[in-house]
Amino acid sequence: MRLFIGIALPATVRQALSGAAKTMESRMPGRYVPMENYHITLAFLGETDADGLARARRAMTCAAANQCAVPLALDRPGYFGRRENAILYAGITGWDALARIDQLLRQELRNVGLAFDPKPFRPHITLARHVCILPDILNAPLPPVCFPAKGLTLFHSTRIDGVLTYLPLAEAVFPEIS
Ligand code: 2AM
Repeated sequence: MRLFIGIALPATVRQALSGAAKTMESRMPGRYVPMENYHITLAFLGETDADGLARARRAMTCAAANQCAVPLALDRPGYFGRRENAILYAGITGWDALARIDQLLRQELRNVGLAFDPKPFRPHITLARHVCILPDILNAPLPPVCFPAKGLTLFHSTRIDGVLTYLPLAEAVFPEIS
């Protein structure tokens, strides 16, 4: 099964983003991500068997231990790739602590012998693919929504009735230590 570890987003954040994405879609058509699938990816594991799933859960639990919730906020839209055929994303502010957790997570994944996509962590929420970016969109801030990353979620990327779905399989909550 295809797995990745990331941050699940509260419904309020997904709704605010979906509203902003609809406005952008009217000017920049493309393959927009349904709001149920919005998330922040930390580590993409790819095809993994049942043993790998158990190891991923162990790594997640170790990385989440001794962490506090990370306060995040939506920033501006941005894009990856070529402007004419881009991945449109929502930027995030306040992610320094999340980057440190991602480093820990990747180390724990190495410790349990699990491979993952080695691309550096670039915190973002993918909104759409195959978009031709209009430059003025990049200057328009997203809704000023703040939210805490409260833990790590292991997602199963699968198709249900043909629909791409990211099913949460397990969660490792950051204990609120002071
Ligand atoms: P994203 O986080 O930029 O949207 C499931 O495929 C999720 O894992 C997608 O949301 C995707 O990108 C993220 N991901 C990260 N690295 C990936 C890779 N090498 N292949 C596929 N998806 C990847």
